[in-house]
Amino acid sequence: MANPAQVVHFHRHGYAILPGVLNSAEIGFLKDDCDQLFNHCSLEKDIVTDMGCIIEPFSSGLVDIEPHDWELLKENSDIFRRIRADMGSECVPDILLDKMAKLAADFLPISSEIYLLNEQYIIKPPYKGPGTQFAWHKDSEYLPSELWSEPTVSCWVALDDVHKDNGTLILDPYPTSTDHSGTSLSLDEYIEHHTRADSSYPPSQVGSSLLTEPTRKPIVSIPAGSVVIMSGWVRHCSLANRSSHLRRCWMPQYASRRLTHKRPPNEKGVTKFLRTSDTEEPLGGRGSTKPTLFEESFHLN
Ligand SMILES: O=C(O)CCC(=O)C(=O)O
Repeated sequence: MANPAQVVHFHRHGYAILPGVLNSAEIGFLKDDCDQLFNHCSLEKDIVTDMGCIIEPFSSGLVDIEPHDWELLKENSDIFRRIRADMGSECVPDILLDKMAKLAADFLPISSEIYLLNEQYIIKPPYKGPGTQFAWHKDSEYLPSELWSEPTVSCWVALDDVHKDNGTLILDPYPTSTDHSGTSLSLDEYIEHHTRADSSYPPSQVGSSLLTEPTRKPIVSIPAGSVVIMSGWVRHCSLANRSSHLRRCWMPQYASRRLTHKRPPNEKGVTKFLRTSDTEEPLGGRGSTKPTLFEESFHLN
C-alpha cells in the first residue's frame, strides 16, 4: 500500500507521511472505539494527569483481563479479535490486524513476519496546555534495553485533523543516513542501516527530555485518516492541545520478530503477535509515563 518513494523516505529520514490511508468509515469506527474507551476511563481517572493522555485498550479496564493475560491473548488471533471487537467497534480488529499490519510490513525488513507490539489511543482534551505535550523521545526507548535494536514501526494515525495548535507531532529526522534507493532491506541490512542512523543524533540530544532547543523540525499538519509511520529510532515529540476540540490519534505499533516461539509462521502480512519474553512489563506502552513539560521558549519556526 505504501509507494516506493514513501519507503525510501522512511529509510532515509526515519519516518514517512502517508495521506488518506483510512476512509471516513474507518475513521468513524476508530473514533467511536476511542470515545468509548475515553468515556470509560474518564469515569475514574483524569486522562491527562493520571494517564498521560494514553489509553491502551487492553489495560483500560473496559474488559476484565488480568495484566498477565494481555500478552497471552495475542497468541490466539480469533479470541483476540473477538475481545477487541467487544470493546468498541467490530471493524477495529480488521483495521488493526489486517490493514495497518500490512501497511507496517512495507516499512519493516523484507520477508519478516509482522507482530502486533502495542496499541494505544493518544487523546488530548481541549485547552489542556502543557500537560498534553510529549517530550522528545524515540519509541524504542520504551522497550526493555535488550530489545533496543529490534525493528519496530509506530503507525501514528490522525483521527482528527492535526496541526500546530491542537497537539501535533514534531519529527526530528535522522541527522545522517545513507540513501537506500531500494525499498527492501533484509533484517541485517535494516538493523545496520537504522541503528547507524540512530547513532548520528548528537549526544546532547540523546535522552534529552526537555524541548529546550529552538527547532525547525517538520511539524506534522495532516487531515484525519493520514498516517505518520515512524521507525522506533526516530526522535519525535508533540505539542500541547491549545484548541477548543479533542485531538485523537490512534497508534498501533508493529515489530518484525517473534520474541518467543509460540505458533507456526503465518503468511507474510498476516498479523502475528509479539510476546514479552519473561518480563512483566508490557512492551511499548507509555500509560504510566507522564509527559514532561516543555520550556516555554520553544520556537515553532
Ligand atoms: O500523539 C502525540 O501527541 C505523541 C505521541 C507519541 O509521541 C508517542 O506515543 O510516542
